[in-house]
Amino acid sequence: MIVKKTFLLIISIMAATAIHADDLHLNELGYFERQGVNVLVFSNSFNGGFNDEKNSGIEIIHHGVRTIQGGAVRLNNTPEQWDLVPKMTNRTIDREKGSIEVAMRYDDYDFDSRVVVTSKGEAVEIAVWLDKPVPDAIAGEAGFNLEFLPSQYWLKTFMVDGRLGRLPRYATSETVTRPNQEKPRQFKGFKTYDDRGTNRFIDPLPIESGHVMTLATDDPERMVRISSDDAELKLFDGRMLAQNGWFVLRSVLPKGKTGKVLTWTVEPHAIPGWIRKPNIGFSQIGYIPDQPKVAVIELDKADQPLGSAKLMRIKGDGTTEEAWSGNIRPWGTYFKYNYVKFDFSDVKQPGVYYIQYGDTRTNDFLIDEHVYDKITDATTDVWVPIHMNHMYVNEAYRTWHGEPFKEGYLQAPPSDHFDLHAQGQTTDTKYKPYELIPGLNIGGFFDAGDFDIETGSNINVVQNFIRTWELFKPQRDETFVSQEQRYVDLHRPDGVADILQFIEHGTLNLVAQAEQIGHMASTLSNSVLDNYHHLGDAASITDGKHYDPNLKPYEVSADGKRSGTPDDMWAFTTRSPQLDFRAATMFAAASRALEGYNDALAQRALTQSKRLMQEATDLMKQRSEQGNAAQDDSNWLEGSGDEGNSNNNRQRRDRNRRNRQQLGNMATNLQLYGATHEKQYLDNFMQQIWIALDRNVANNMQTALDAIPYMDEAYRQRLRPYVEKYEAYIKHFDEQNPYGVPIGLGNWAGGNAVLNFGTTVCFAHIYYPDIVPQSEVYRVSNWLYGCHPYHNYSFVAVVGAARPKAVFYGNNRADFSFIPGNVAPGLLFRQPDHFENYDDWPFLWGQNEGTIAGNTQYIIFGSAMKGIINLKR
Ligand SMILES: [Ca+2]
Ligand SMILES: [Ca+2]
Ligand SMILES: [Ca+2]
Repeated sequence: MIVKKTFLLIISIMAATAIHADDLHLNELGYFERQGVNVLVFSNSFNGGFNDEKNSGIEIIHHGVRTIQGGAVRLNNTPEQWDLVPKMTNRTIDREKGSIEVAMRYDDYDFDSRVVVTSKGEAVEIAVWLDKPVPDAIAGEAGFNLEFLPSQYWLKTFMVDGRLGRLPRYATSETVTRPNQEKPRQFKGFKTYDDRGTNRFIDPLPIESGHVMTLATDDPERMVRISSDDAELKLFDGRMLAQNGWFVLRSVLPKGKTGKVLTWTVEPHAIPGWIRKPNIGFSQIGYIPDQPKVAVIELDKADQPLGSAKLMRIKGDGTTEEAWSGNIRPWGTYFKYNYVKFDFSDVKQPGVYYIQYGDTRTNDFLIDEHVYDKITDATTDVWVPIHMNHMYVNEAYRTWHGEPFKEGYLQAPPSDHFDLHAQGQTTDTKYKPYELIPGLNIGGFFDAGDFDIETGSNINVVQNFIRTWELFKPQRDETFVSQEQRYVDLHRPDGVADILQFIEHGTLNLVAQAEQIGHMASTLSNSVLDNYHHLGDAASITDGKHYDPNLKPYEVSADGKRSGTPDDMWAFTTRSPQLDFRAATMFAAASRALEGYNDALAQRALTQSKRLMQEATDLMKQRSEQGNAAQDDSNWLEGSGDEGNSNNNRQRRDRNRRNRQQLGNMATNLQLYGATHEKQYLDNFMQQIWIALDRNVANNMQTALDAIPYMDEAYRQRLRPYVEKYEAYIKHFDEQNPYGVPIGLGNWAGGNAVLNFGTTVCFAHIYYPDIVPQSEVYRVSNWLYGCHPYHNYSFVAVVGAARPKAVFYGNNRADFSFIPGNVAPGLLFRQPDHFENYDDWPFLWGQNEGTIAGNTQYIIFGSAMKGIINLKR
């Protein structure tokens, strides 16, 4: 266990070196540390793609919470997500001097700088060095910035050169406007703002400025003192420009100077003797009486584990009694914390309970037969219908959104894009750039926290609904859906199973793409960045009027139908035969699922399935003969979501593509057999599955299990030894981490991988209960509902949980709210040793965004869990 060794190493180094106990010292993992304070210097660096992710540069983890980040030379007072970020070109750790030096560069301006961070007792000195003066184009704009998390600093007091103030709960400071030509370039030349024809951008003015600033003088956990003799410190509120902005402390770099041009001293206060409170992980929905019940307790490495813990019962009259007392079992160190476990499986009596560990008492939870009964209801009844595009969605007194994109979609011109798409040199359609493609504004689901239709994801979504329908036949009807009225009403039954209406809604858009375009679009998305980051009613993203370039911007035609505002959405239509092939597979399954409910749509889906299947096969053959089959990696590969950094995305896509080229036809063949019952597909599948399983049991078990309903006893028997191997794979996670599930360390947290794992474990148990016992299926539900690092809140905004997360990155994130039924990606890993899931700050997509593909996968997982538990009952 590598992490455990690292921990021992740190201890021995600390013992060997004579450092003052209260001083910040450079530890073995390459950051400055004292109890309660970690100062990270580019352990996480900026990257392209989504640019400023509020996850990079100099970061401070203050009493366990990453409250400060973004320390770097930046070109704006309050950088936004698509403002340029510096590229780190070098990072050197000098252990003798106790310093970390980082070189950074802005290619766009041929501008290099170095930042040197050195420990000075309980503080760090941050110095900026220049070998050449700041280029004229950005002189007066380039400065050193450090950003403070608003939700941890708002309402706190501060002091500047002896003057007092309080940091504002809401952005209400002041701004000026300046000519656009003075604004440093944004990512790829896109613009985050609509200047309403003024040719001027908004620039925030500082809240305060001075030479000595102490933030959060009233909160010892957050107090930080920053001083500079040679530069003026200015405090800005980044929320003036963007709801996801942070408080920014900044000093502009002097013009015409080289050498050490700026020096700050930053001293984060550490509470003497502070030890992080234990995080007691348990399932917030509770437990059924028979299931294993093990709390995982996350402890500060300076904390001394207790010998035992108690389970307390809250009785019907409100009094409490001890239900169980048991020993604490050590697990060991995992990254920065120490873990112990408390097993109270012996408690089976239904009731209301809480865990008492020393002074720490958890909130209460249920032990009851019915705790899993409602785990998918919020997702199917609320989250999914709210994400239905091209519909008006109402819930009781509330409108979630009006009917979006009434003007339809224009043919995208050859172009780059801010959401990782691109339109190639040709449109591959009969439409001219900017021409209206009729009939696309129907059906489909919003991608995630944004409002585009990712075709690959939407194909997955329809497949997930079909799978749910065919496996579990849920008749639940809580949603009124009228395609004729383009109206959805939550909690109003209309006599049709909701899941059929969801299959129909997804199919309507995808069939329209195939019919109108001739093949699948990679995406239907925003044409301008200034409405891509839209927060609010989806119906107001565009003006609902057709764009007419003959009108002036913001001008409306006399009949009110056209406008000169170029806000219409675009269809990105570069042809991908692989995507068409996936769509064809899905259409075949959809036509079967819709038969008897919407026969006309079923027939259209079947027609498109046959046509696309033939054309895609021919096209792939033709392209592979031309030897450029590998060129196409556009958007046909689904992932855990479209977000994340572009390098990770690209690597993931390359990896996925290789996997699919080797094995991918296997799952497709199975789907095709399921949809058509043509034997050739089954034969193909059988030729591939055993080779795939021999190569990698973990990655291919789900597909192997998916085949079981179509297979004979011989197949089941032949699969047995692989399921035994898979059970060993499940068990090996007990050694990997204290939570016993696969934990992802990527730029988008690992929620989807955990869900996929949980789903496979469920099906392995359903088909092979003697090999994979029921006790295994709770690993992922425990994790999702609260047994995980950082905090113990449920990652699912779910019915039945005592303490679900309070904020998610939904399209209502500006309200610090959630859409019920959402599933968060979960624990975001920050190098080198920090897991994080903010529950007071929704704006980091890698932790808090739910995707339509991920949340429909959750419906399958939740349905499988309910099926397993109900079967037993
Ligand atoms: Ca998207
Ligand atoms: Ca219904
Ligand atoms: Ca428009």
